[in-house]
Amino acid sequence: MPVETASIAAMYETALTIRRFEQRAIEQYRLGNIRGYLHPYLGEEAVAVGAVAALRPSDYIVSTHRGHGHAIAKGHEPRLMMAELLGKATGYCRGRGGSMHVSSLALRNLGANGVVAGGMPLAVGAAFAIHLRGDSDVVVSFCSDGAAANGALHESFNLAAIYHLPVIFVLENNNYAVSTPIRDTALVENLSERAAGYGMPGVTVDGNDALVVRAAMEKPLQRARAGEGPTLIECKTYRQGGHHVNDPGLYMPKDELERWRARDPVGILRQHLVDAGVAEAEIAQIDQRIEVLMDEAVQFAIDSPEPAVADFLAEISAA
Ligand SMILES: Cc1ncc(C[n+]2csc(CCOP(=O)(O)OP(=O)(O)O)c2C)c(N)n1
Ligand SMILES: [Mg+2]
Repeated sequence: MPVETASIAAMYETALTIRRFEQRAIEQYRLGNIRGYLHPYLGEEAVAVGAVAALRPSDYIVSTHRGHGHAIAKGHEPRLMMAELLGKATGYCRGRGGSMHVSSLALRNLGANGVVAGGMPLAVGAAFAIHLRGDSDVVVSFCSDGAAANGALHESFNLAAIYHLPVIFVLENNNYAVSTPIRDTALVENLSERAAGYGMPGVTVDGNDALVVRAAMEKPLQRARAGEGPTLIECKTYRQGGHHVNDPGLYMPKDELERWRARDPVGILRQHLVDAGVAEAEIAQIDQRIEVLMDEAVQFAIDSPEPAVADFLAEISAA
């Protein structure tokens, strides 16, 4: 397989892994095995997959409350993710984090975050550390359109810009902040227009095509690694479902949802593979591999022990 085809195949595999992981997580939620909230990334897979495909393993990401896809794209194992969602001791954060607080320093995921725009100042801080150390790593800070109306985003954009920090702000414009459509909270057509106000480049791209997202990362990465500062990439995409697992999303017009489903990010990647000459049978092998991986992930999570009560205090250090 040519290098580029292999790379598309890997992206398809990651996107489908995210899709199936979310579907299995929703099942586990309905069975009562996951407590708290769960915000599926269904329909937005191409953003995480495309953005992370352009990175080096040593680059960082900072995620959001809708963060499973970012983590899987950054190399997190589905079984350790599922265990975390079920609050098990074998999870990435030993069950302390759950769905909204998955992180792994080893994989350079500085964490999902329950606070809208809350990860952005952390991303800027990490980028400042990289800058002080003189490294060439980059931080990708994910956020969505709701964060675009949050003050922390303004401070983060401005600090990153004036210090020329190596951050790429990837704004997943999925059209909604809970039930509020973006047209009610922004009068600009493209949120990337706002980048000009901070003296940084801003672009808007098709967030449902992972190859487009990956290509959009190229210049911003060069710029960031060269010490020239941040970039805002707005990826237009769509949340294929309600805000969280218990939200039926009745406020989302059916024809709008259907329009976006017709441009499904996993389907688009699959089509890229077909166009590159990959046989259906070969694609089916990837699909089957993922089913096995998901069965194993769910079983591993279910079979894993709960955190021991005796261990809780061990992770609280005395001031
Ligand atoms: C600072 C803050 N304000 C409000 C909330 C409640 N809240 C949780 S998710 C959400 C909407 C976020 O929308 P967006 O940033 O577009 O992210 P998306 O859910 O679309 O991924 C809100 C208002 C919160 N978690 N944090
Ligand atoms: Mg949103």
